[in-house]
Amino acid sequence: MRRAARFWGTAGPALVAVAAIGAAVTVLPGAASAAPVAGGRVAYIGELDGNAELFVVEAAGGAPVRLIADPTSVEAHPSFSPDGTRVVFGSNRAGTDDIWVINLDGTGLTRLTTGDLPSIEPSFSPDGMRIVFTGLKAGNADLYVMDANGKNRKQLTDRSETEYQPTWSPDGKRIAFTSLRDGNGDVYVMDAAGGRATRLTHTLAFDTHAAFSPDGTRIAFSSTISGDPEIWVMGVDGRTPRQLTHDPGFDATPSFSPDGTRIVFDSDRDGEDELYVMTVDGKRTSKLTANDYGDTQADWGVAGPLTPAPATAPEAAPSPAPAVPGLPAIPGLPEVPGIAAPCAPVENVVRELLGQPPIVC
Ligand SMILES: [Ca+2]
Ligand SMILES: [Ca+2]
Ligand SMILES: [Ca+2]
Ligand SMILES: [Ca+2]
Repeated sequence: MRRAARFWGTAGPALVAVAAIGAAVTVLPGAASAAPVAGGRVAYIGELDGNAELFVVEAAGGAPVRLIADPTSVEAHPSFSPDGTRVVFGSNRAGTDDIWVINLDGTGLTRLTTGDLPSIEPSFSPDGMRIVFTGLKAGNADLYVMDANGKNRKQLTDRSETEYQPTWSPDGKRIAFTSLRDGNGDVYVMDAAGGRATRLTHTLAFDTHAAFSPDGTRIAFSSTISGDPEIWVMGVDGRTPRQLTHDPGFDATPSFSPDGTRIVFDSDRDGEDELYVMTVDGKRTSKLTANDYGDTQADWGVAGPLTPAPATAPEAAPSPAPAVPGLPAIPGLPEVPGIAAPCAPVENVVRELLGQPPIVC
């Protein structure tokens, strides 16, 4: 069914109206809370109707757009392409855990993996040429990389422990990830080609959800260092960790804004999982989503054109035009994998470590 859809609500200079597109995208009422001020768009997973779906919303606030509306499938872990025109994500809509990609205008839905290796948590490389992701071979999570078209898959880690939540550094040279190899969740970084990894966190707590700042100098992460899950930030060498959130809620899945001034994350501090945006010093926080269903796994990308260039054109180098005047354009795109997909084995590993009951599929 063709339906007219107005994208991105009614606020901000990045507004684009798209009429009569082919995909069944759905626009929902926006958050009623004060809008955060920052450019770009946020992709996330919303559990409208009790079912995980892929949404995108202007970071400045407005009406969320549902890019995937499939009650039979679980969508998870969205990650923007560097030019902001596409979102790669995990979905079991074909019956197996696979990596999919879709254009922001709702067209071009494409399956990138073929089901031979359950694949979750994709993240675009900063040049848009590759995708790093978590593969589950016989239930053991390791990191893999493939070309952006799904070809040339290569395994980056091969350990019996859980390696997951990979994300690229803005210069494309390193990959940060979470591993349980030292007995509890910690953030590690390794060369993008694989090889020896350096441990960045050294706590008995669960340290997870690494996300590089756009300038590559800091890593935001979630940690239970202080008790319950909070958002922290540290240098890329693991030094000077600093707690940004102080709330009894479950605060997780940070992602920097493209201009590096803010961090989006999810929290159940108000009872329901919602997305929040805070300044990078943690001093000011506002709500990005406000509804009666769970919103998690945010990734903050630049506001690119809704319709990508033809496939024959090379992926454009990141050259974001900030949606808010005065915010400097920055190279690269911070990308962060979200909380593991519901029903994925990794999610229950995480929940066990956090003392939470497992999700039963
Ligand atoms: Ca779904
Ligand atoms: Ca492993
Ligand atoms: Ca730890
Ligand atoms: Ca908390």
